[in-house]
Parts: sequence; structure tokens; C-alpha cells
Amino acid sequence: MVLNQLPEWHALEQRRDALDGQHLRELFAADPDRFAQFSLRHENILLDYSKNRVDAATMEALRALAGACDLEGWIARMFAGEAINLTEGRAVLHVALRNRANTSILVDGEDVMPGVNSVLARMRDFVARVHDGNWTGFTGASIRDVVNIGIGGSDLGPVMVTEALKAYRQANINVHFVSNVDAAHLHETLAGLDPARTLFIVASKTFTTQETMANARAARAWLLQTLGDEAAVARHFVALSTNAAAVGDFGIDAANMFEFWDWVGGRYSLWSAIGLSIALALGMDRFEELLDGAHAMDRHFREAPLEGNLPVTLALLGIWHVNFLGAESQAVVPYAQNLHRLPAYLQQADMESNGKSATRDGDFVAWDTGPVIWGEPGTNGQHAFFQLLHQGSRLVPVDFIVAANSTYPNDAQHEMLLANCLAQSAALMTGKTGDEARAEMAAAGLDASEIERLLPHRTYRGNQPSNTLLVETLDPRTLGALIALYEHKIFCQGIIWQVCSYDQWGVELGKQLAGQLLPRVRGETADGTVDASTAGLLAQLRHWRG
Ligand code: G6Q
Repeated sequence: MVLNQLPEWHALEQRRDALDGQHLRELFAADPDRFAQFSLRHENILLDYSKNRVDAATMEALRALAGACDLEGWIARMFAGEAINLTEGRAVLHVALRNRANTSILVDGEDVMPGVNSVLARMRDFVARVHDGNWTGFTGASIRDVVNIGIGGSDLGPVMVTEALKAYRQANINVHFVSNVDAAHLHETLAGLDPARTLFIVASKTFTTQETMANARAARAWLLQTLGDEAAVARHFVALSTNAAAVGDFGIDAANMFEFWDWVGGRYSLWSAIGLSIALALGMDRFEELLDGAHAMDRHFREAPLEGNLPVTLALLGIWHVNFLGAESQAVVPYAQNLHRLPAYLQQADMESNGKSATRDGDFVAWDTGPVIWGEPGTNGQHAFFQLLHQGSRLVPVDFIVAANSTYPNDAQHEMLLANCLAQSAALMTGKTGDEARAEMAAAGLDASEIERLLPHRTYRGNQPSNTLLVETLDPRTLGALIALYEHKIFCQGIIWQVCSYDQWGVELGKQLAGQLLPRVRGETADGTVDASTAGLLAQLRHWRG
């Protein structure tokens, strides 16, 4: 099936031509019910997608494309535990990790739920012991600082969630994250920490990732420098992994390993044992509320018809922007300071999943796939890159995310935040016409020639599409649902684009190449087979390193 030769694809090209030249302002003027028609709710999440260049026929045509791609069949296959990670021959079952209904889910004939529940129970027990001081370090002191060492999927989700839910954090415990192999990250994190009261979590699905292992070894050396005895490692190191043998080789006791499984993709793993840092930061009850929210979104995704389905709708709008309106990127702008790592998290989730150009059948795609994801919190972004959104030459769809209620006491500032968020999406949609700009400048007393000179600079085309995700409060359950919403959006787009969303051969390439170059950086191997640029850089850096 060639996607861009489907009749449903051609129908969408016709919708694009039919809507061409119509401004969002006109679409709103023509239909007073536009918000009601183009908004959806799931629990306390409202998706307003009315500020997109779509009409009812376009949405219908997008759903027809989803039908032609058998989207609903693929959703069923994922939830049934089929090996839809085609290039690695694995099931894709992050939904099992938060399957709060506890219905059985089979992988190769075996129910995965008893294993999921048992790890959750072990996490609960461990978190309680750390929090109540019963888990002590080697000297008998209780734990005050937890350092999660991991990278990529073993870091970005936990960092994003613990930051997002800072308002719910557990007293008396500080959770830190070290990911970069740059020694600065570990060094600066450990500065001021007391080894006797520090617990390291080594989070690595494979337990072979170069950066994580280097940081874990350095952390162990730092610990032993003070505590002296190798036996201290058992009290200060736990592992989150699928690789029990490598965990043992590192010297971490099997009793201190929290396992997960190969059907959990790295960037979809925050719901697994990889979330231990989240549970330590917030408490296990909060972590389970996160799972509850995600599970509620899973059910919605699985059960709601396409036209009322939030992840499907968000995905189809993205397809519309990328494949029919030519958008190359997607901005994510949370009006929530604590969501400051959400764009980075979504960058990985989306770009590592759908940044592909081979189809499931192994052909080269003849259509665009995943966009560049980027963003920063508002209102900060307004004082920076919003210039390009308002007056640049590119189409950049924006997802605005904002909570009606703050989790902090200063409500007057929250009102300002809300007003800014609503103002920006409205301004991007309506823009400012030449006549409006002229009238404004005339009112400010500018003379006619000055007005005409400035006019091109002071008009705003508008017509920039955006979604607004308005939530009641950014609490653990809501955040869980929000993350699951994006996960499923990414899934739907991968199915339609026909890419394998659950592998990451591009990332594997980096892991391979760094391994080959390390001996050359160390000067242990002659430069030989490297290209001239790499050889030149190696020569200079060796010179400067003496
Ligand atoms: C995620 C990717 C990648 C991975 C890291 C860390 O989907 O596969 O970001 O999470 O490379 O891998 P380990 O957890 O195996 O250390």
C-alpha cells in the first residue's frame, strides 16, 4: 500500500486546495460553533483544536485516511501484545505497565501482569523503606540524596516528571539526575553530597550504555573513596535493568535490581522500574496516580471512536500539517515552568520514534515523516522565539499546554500566565491586518508616510495553527494522561507514515561509532581509516591535550 497513492490521500490534497486562501479568522467568523465542533474532552483535559486550518470535511477525510491505514487494527494489535516492533521482533507494551485494570496481557502465551505487579510491589516496599529511614546506608545513616544515573529513555522521562510534579515532592529527600558522560554533570551533582547518605540508581535497560556505565563507575569510586569498603556498594547502589547478568558483574546485588522487560521501549519506560526515581521523589502513591491517569488515557484511546479520540485527533492534525500544509516542525509550549523538560522529553519520544525514512516494508518513504519537535515554556518563549511564530516565513504549528489552576499560592501570577497563553494562540490565529495596523499607528500619532513605511513590519499574517491543551490542574493523574496522550499520538502517526516507531537504529549508530573512536582519542590506535576531517580534529585535540 503506497500511502500517497491512496484515494484518501488524494481526497486530502483536494481538501487542502479547497481551504487554500481561507484565513482562520474567516473560518471562525463563518461558524460561531467552531469551538464546540473542534474541541474534545477526556476527564480534566480539554483539547481545543479549533485554531487549525481544518473544516468538518477535512477532519472526516483525515479519519478516512486513518481507516485506510487500518489504524484501529494496529491499536488492537499493540494492546494485544503482538510483536509490532517489527525490526526487533518485540511487543510494545508500555500500556501493560499501567494496566490498572489488571486484565491479563499475553506475550508469547505468558501473562505479563504478575511480573508487572510484583515489581510495583517491590518498588513500593523499597520507596517506603528509604522514606521512613529504614533503608540505611553503609554507616547506618538514612538516605537524603538519590542520584539517578541513566541517559536517553532512562533519564528524560523521570527528569521531566519529577520536575513537572515538583509541587508534590517528598520532604527530606532530594532526587538528582546525571546523564551526560561529560564529567561536569556527575561532578557538579555530587558536590556537597554526603556519600554516607547518598543512594545511586543505575538506570539502564541494557546495562551496557557507555555513558551510564562510565558515570556509574565514577560514582562507585567516589563512594568508596569515603566509605572504603566494597561492601558499601550493596547499600548505596540499586539497578533498574533488563540485564541481570551485567548488573551482577557491576557488583550490584540481585536483590537490589528492579527489573523490566524487552517489550518496554527505552523512551516509553518511565512507567516501569525506570520510574523508581519518580517514586522516590514523589512517593509511591503519586507514582501510581501517574499510572492511573495514563491507564485512563489508554482506555480512552482504545475505546473512543476516532472522531472523539484525543490521541487520534492530535495525530491526524499533525499529519495534516506535515504532509498537506508543509510544516517541518512542531512547537510545544507549556505555559507551566515545571513542564520545562516536556519539550525535550517529547523531542525524544517523537523524533526517535518517527524520525525514520524506511517503511515497514523496507522501501524509502515518498512522503514526509516526523517533524522537528522543539519548544520552551511560555511566557519565556514570548520574549524570544515567538517573533518567528508571529512574523516568520514558516508554518509552525504550536501545542499550547496550560493548567487552569496553579499548584502554587500566587494566583494573581497564574492569572497573568493564563492570559498570556490565551492571548498568544488568539494572536497567532487572527494576526493583525494592514488596516488594523494603520489605525493603531494613526492613533499613536504617526504621520501617513511613516505609517506606510512601517506597515509591512507591523502587520501580522496570523493564520498560524495551534492546539490548546487546557487541564484543570497539573497533578500526577493529569500528567500521566497527558504523557500517554502524546505517546499514542506518536503511535498513530507512525502507523500512518508506515515507519517502525519502536526501534532506534540511528541511536545505535552513535553508540557504535563512539566505541570505535575512543581508542583513537586516547592515542592507542593510529588514525588510519578515519576520514580527513576526523583525523584533523583528532590530531589537534591530541596536541592540545599534550
Ligand atoms: C530510547 C532509546 C535510548 C535509550 C538510551 C539508554 O528509546 O533506546 O534513548 O533509552 O540509549 O539506554 P539504556 O537504558 O540501555 O542505557
